[in-house]
Amino acid sequence: MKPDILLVEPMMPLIEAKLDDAYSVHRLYDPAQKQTIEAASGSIRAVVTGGGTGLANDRIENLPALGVISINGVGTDKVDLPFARSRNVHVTTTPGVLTDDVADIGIALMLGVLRRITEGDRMVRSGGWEKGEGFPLATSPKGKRLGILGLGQIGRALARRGEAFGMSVHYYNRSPVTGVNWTACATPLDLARDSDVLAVCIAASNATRNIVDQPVLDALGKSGILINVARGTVVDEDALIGSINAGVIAGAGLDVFVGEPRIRPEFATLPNTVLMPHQGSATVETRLAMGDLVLTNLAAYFAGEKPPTTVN
Ligand code: 8YV
Repeated sequence: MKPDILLVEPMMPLIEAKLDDAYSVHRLYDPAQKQTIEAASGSIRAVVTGGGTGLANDRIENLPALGVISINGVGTDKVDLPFARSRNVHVTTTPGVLTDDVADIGIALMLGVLRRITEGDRMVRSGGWEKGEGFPLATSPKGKRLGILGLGQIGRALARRGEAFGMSVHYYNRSPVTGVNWTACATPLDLARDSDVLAVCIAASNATRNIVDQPVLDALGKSGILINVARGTVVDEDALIGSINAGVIAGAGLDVFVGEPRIRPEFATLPNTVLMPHQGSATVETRLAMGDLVLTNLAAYFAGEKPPTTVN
């Protein structure tokens, strides 16, 4: 008999087909399956979920046979790792395979803001160009300072891309970093002072909640822009919205938000801001690679082996 697993959110059809081949998949996102899921909860041995979605502790408690939570992503902020460990539940992620695409989104957001891409798009579509409406000069990344907040794999990939655009790279990392020749800053505040573009790549946790706060935004200054490809919770959104509206910073490019997808309505009217619906890893190529890594972790677990990218 195929083992029962719970799929919290949809994956690519090809990946779901592979899951269906190997497992009896209960789909939490399908309202029609609510009752069958309740009936199967005693035998569900694995959960597959998204990084931004995770799995609540009460759900973990209601799955007595659970042995592995396989996150289709790298963020572990929505899974209580100590709680999972206390119940002998493995938590796995998909490191490495999404690094380049997330860094690309960071660059796309940066250029989108600096070069006013969405404003230009709106002006062309609305006929403003034909009517001779003026378009303001943009800002070049060349020669500017790129500050990387969180120099993990994604931060490094973004730093390398920044260098290719002629930017100098500064970074802040919570633990010391060796083997890079970018300029280290002692605090997030120092980094913001030394940045024209501050790119947030730091993992979300209690320790990094609101790490980008009002003093950091004040230090970034009126020509600075903020890029966030990490999690909404690492930025104080009240401070960010207030700072953009008041011209404390020049603008922002954001892929992630607190409470997404129900984000604060103020974002919709923010000037000089490019918003994306959490698409950092969302390419066909990367989602296939992530899905395959989820499958590899599950296969290892069900073969009685340690899943290769377990984090706890
Ligand atoms: C995904 C993510 O969008 O890696 C993460 O932690 O948030 C993203 O890559 C998400 O996991 C897919 O559901």
